[in-house]
This record gives sequence, structure tokens and C-alpha cells, in this order.
Amino acid sequence: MAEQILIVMSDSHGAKAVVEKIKEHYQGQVDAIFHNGDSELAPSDAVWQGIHVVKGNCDYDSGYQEDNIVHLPDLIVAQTHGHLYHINFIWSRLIKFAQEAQADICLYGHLHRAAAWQEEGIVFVNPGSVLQPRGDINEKLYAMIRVTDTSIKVDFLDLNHQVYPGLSQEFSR
Ligand SMILES: [Mn+2]
Repeated sequence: MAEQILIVMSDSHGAKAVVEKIKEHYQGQVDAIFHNGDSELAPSDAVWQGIHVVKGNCDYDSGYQEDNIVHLPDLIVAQTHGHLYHINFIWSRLIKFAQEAQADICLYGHLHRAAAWQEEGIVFVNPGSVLQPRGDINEKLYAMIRVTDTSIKVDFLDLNHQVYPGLSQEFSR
């Protein structure tokens, strides 16, 4: 299959302009755009047209879905915020969620730390936070995932759309 490109952001915590900026930069240029929760925006907000979004622990409106399973050509993406799977403490419940969805890629957020790792043949990606980064890397980030038949490449980008050095990873599938 041709390369598919996914854009993933998370944990914008009220910063609607950042979500809009990333959406406007990529809409129509990529295969799918995701927001992994804690937007603190209304589910009915027009910004969500063309974005797959889930509910975070700081999203109190019941109009959001907790999880999304998105079927793209030859690719299944499981999306959740992560708090319901207790990712502050264990990974096993998130892994089980992704396995049950038969996912190739599992997207999560909540921790505000950029991460990409592979477990049980599934690539897990936390894009970090576009507003409040935590941990060692004090940069507001989002993720770009490029998928082919044989590989899944993950880059993390800053809000000027530049690849943040040292974080990129490539996994085989
Ligand atoms: Mn958050």
C-alpha cells in the first residue's frame, strides 16, 4: 500500500488555537488526524470536523467517546486517553485494549510525555502535550506517524512543525 500519514496530538487543555493551527497545517495533506483527549473543548466544537477525538479525564462532557477504533486501509488504529486503563501505574490494560481491537497502532495521551514503543506487535504512541509538556523534554510536541506495509515510523514535532531531535523511532510491522 502507499504510505499513510497520521497526525496525532493530545492534552491541549483549552488551547483551541493550537489544535486549529495543527489541523489547518495538515488537513487534506494527511490520511487522518487524531486528538487523544483533554482538549477541554465541547464535543460539538467545529474544530473536531475531520479529527478523531476521545474523552480525557478533564473532559466532562458526555458527548465524547472514551475510545475510538479507526479502520484505515490495511491499518487499525485504537485510540484512547489512557486514564481508564490506569496507565500511570500499569501498561497491561492498555495493551489488552489494543489487542482486543486488533490494532496495529494504539494512540494514547494523559501522561504529557512523548513516547513510542512496541509491544505484542502493536506500536503505542503518546504524542506528548501541545500545551503542558512534562518530564525530561520541555517542548510542546505532537506526533507524525508514517505507515507502510512493512514499517511504522514515528516523529515528534514542535509547534513550528520541526522534527524534535533524538525521539524518532522506526518499527517493523
Ligand atoms: Mn491532560
